[in-house]
Amino acid sequence: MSRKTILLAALLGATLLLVAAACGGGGSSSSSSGEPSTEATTSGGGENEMASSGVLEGEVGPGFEIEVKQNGEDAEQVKAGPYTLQVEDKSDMHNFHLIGPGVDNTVTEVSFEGEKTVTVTLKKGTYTYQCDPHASGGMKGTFQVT
Ligand SMILES: [Cu+2]
Repeated sequence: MSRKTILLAALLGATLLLVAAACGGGGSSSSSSGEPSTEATTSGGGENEMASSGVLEGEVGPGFEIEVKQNGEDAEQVKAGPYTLQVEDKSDMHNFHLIGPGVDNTVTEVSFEGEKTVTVTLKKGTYTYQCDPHASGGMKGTFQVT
């Protein structure tokens, strides 16, 4: 009888230790997840909103590459009007910044990685897309809006 008590006490002690270890172990894992999800997407999200006349796809990273495509091809000339710009940011070293007539939109921040969709209204002129930290090193491009 006294043996059983000792055994139980030992088991209880082991369990407490395990619980304590489990609680103490994972305490420092939540430091990097503090990024609030800033909503830059379009409002409401109807499939058939009349505002957007076209889609442009931006891509930056994972290397020192940045590009804008329309219908799967390098966008060099696009027609003026409202566009849905879908940016895929594949690196936390780069950002995607679109600059041109009426537009100065930092679509993704440098630390951001993932996809963001914004609506832009393009007017006639030249638009530049760039990664701000590396634009001077050539990480940029342009397209014409006609
Ligand atoms: Cu960059």
